[in-house]
Amino acid sequence: MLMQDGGREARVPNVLDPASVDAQTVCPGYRLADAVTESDTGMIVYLTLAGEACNVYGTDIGTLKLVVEYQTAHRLRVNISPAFLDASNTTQYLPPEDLLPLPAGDGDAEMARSKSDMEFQFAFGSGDTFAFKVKRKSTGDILFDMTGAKLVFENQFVEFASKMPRNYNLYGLGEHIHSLHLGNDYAITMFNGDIGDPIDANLYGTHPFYLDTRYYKKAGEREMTLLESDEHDTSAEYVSYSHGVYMRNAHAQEILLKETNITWRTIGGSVDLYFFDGPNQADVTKQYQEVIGLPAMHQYWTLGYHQSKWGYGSWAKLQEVVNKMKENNIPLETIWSDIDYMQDYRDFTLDKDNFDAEGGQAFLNGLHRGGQHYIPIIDAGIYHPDPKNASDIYGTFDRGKELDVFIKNPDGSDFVGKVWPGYTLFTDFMATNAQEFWTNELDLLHQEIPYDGIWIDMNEAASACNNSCGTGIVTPAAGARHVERHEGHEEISKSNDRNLELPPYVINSAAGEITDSTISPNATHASGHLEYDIHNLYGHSILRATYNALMDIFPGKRPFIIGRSTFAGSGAYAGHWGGDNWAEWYYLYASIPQALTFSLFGIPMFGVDICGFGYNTTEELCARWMELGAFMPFFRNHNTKKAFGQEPYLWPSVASASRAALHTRYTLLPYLYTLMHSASSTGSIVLRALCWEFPTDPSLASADRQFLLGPSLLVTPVLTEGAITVNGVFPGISDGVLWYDWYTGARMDAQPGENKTLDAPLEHIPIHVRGGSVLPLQEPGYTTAESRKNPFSLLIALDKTGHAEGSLYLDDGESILPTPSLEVGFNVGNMALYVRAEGDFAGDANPISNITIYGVEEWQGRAVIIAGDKEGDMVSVAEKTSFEREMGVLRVGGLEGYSQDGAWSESWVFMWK
Ligand code: MIG
Repeated sequence: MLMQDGGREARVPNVLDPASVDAQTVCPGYRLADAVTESDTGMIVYLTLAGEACNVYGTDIGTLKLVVEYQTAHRLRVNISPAFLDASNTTQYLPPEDLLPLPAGDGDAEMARSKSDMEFQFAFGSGDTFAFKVKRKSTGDILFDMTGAKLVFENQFVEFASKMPRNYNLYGLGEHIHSLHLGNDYAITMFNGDIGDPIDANLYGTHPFYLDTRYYKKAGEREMTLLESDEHDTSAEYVSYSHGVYMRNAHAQEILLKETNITWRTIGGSVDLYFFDGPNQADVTKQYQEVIGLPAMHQYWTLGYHQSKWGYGSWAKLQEVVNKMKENNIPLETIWSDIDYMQDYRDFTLDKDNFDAEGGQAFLNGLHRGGQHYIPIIDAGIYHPDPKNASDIYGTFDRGKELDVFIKNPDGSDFVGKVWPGYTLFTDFMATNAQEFWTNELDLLHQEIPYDGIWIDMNEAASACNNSCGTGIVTPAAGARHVERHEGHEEISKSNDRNLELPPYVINSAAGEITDSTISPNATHASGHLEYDIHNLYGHSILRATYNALMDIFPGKRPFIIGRSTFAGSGAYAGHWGGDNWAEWYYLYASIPQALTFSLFGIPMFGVDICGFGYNTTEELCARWMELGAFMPFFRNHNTKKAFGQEPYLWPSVASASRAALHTRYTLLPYLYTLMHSASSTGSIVLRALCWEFPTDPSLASADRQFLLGPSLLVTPVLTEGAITVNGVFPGISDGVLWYDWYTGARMDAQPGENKTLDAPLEHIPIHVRGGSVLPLQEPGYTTAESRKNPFSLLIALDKTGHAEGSLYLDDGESILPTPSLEVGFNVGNMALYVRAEGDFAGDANPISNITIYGVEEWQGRAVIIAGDKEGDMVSVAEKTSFEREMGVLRVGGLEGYSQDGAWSESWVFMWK
């Protein structure tokens, strides 16, 4: 069966073609070629083909080098690459180290511990051909086992597989729209493309990483058995162990999840696996981020509400939206410009009629005076002027040519694609002068319109034609060969005998072949890399360059970038939005697994287009979406030009739902900022799946209609049309965890595993606070800057023993770290709260206005603050309190007077009796 695509016959993807050859049946596998060379930290051995080459989807590599490295106490690396690498083939097998730094171990000294002490044990399989296993010492479980599957290593196809237990629990492997739990009948394709959020298909980014969680049923003191079914009972006791696997390979790739096996296939590069031993999700994620890098710390204001729309066609329109948000008292932090602001869609230009620089400066001055912000879009494609039109002048193009920064065809001519402005070139971020070029262009734009952050779009990179379609039209044809090439696929370009345009193994890309809708695989980078080998890194490279540019343009300030195409590690430079979703209820749900998956990928600054990008939204959907979006770190409403506006003030119910949700979000800003800081400094995550926070409950393994914001807040959004109630579970109840309604303080009365029905009228999103938490809060203002001038407050939710704890991180909200900061610890026990502040940040000297305690059993009418360490400062604040016996809520107000120098200027104690 052949599919038609643009007049050309597209091939059937291998995973959809029952007739495709299974490499496992025809390939010989490998065997050890010599004796293993062991060292303290690992081993090296050469592998050789175990039989006649199969050349099934490329040319078999005869000799491979296997390197096993115990890199840290918790990380094992298994690298298999061709034994003979030289200048002619290194770029094809190894990813560019400059873009994807090679993770180093923590040094031989540290590794003096013996390999046999490691939680991971590497072993060879026992079959006829080479295979390896990774065993977890503490459970005796084999976590990765190639036995029975052959290694296939060709120049255009690599395949390996591991056995898996039944009903395994995998998470990650993106980017895709899919449930959180990956299931065992699913083929995942990773090839960055500009495709409007299809379900279960490749999307904008590539993250070759999975988290594998295994549950065990405890039986007696020491015994436990692996759970291989999804049956579990609430009376049994379980534990779980999680590990992670990262494949450092940037090629187009597919992962086939089958019933008891996972198969990994790439169309090039090497096997470079990193195993992280956990043993829980939080550990795995931290260990993974030691390899890919911690996420960037964003400015405080970026946590405010963002409004965008493709089609805000003038400064006047932007001003109107800003005004209407204000008139309707819906907090607006940042207004965005889509490609409308550019002259003829050319990057770094301004539409002379509707977005003139002077008008822009007036608009931005006013905006900034109000403490608000502005972010414009930048596309990856750089317009190529028409050489036949002498008046078609574009400075960015001229400067880029001068600095020689554009991606080229194999013969040295410019690679010319097509995007919004017409024929376009693409900046080659591997070129020596690319950073200089990019920084300068962003700087020039900033001089004209002082923006506050950058939105990077189309960085897969998207191109609307195949091949270098403008070659010979906008640029002189370098030779007949090229003129021929851009007309079709007849001539196949070859490199090292590779078929770059039609690799023999056909991935199942939603965009078609790998030549479709993007830069051609044979396009050549200054570093010698072919696009074929680093396509999935293009988005990452532009995000990094943009980050570096903003570091220069805003000296000392944290760059804010939201990017569409990402790779493992992009979180160090940018946040991400989920791309072109649709205004449908399914995508409201999908935003939860999308966001949770990006937690695992080290990109906490994530959100989707609230109310939906494509199609017209509805009042009800938009209200529900504003409510849910308020609990994700990146909170932006955006939609397409063709659809109706969906600003929250357009419908009364959406306006009031938004006001309510925004009120909660802004109240929580100190908590959210603290979480973001912890993510960027320690690799902890912000949005959390229930199964990650409650790892001993296998019934939560697939839960993705609820989530936690940090450790303390459980969000149970309505995800279905017409519903005014929503079902949710309350995890941890069997272990004594208490949950309180965020709004009232009422304690949730639920049984372990019970699916509770909660009231959720249209303007209400159920939020519950976990007992044992102290949440730092602040009275909301219209902007985050105003909020930061308001008094703080604390919400204490007691656990069943009357304890609680929490923390607060504060700094100036904008300077690159390290910068003066304040860390406040909160500890509650025996009806006393101990506040301990440490640090050198003196700003935010706001008082504390009130303390609310959920879960108070009884109260005899006394509440005192002991300021500083002086007992003499004991003051009774009992007059300003109220106690609701039924709810168990104690509210103590009017505390401003006791903290005039700032709530955190000294340590203090608060007691109630
Ligand atoms: O071809 O700039 O995902 O957010 O509004 C579409 C216009 C290009 C895709 C982005 C979307 C943006 C749109 N862009």
